[in-house]
Amino acid sequence: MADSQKTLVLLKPDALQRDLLGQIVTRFERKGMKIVAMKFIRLSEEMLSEHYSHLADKPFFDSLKKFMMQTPVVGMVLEGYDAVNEIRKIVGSTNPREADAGTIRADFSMNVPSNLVHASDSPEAAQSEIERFFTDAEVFNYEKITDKYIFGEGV
Ligand code: IDP
Ligand code: MG
Repeated sequence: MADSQKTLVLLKPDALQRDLLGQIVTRFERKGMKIVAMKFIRLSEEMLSEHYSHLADKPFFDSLKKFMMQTPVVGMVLEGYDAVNEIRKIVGSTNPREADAGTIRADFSMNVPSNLVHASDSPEAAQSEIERFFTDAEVFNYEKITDKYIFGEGV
């Protein structure tokens, strides 16, 4: 897995409420992305103010934070080639009605803020978001017997 990359995903309260956790995780698994961390997180207002600081001046900022605190979210760290871009591609555009068919947001949702998934939008964001939500000890390095087929090394 040389040159692989890690990215952060949050499964939002609408994914939990609508029983879509499994179907969403399956989409990442079937791509071959390796789940290297996964846990429930009860987001605080402070965490969300940091996480969504680029939206602080938007009129929907407070309601977005309330939405994200309705239930715990599922945090995941995924690893694979070009993981940041590939996961954003699988997740789809922010507005589910502008997202391409076949993406998670297009296939399962219709409006913001309830677009089911957060995914880091750059390698720099991925690193700081992973550090925001996970300790080093919660992110695991491990080998799978399918690695050589998925990552194409030494097949
Ligand atoms: P992203 O999640 O695709 O990276 P961002 O612009 O970072 O999109 O916005 C973060 C989240 O804020 C979105 O995923 C969505 O849940 C919510 N959001 C974005 N735009 C709006 C809006 O116009 N109204 C309400 N919520 C919004
Ligand atoms: Mg974003």
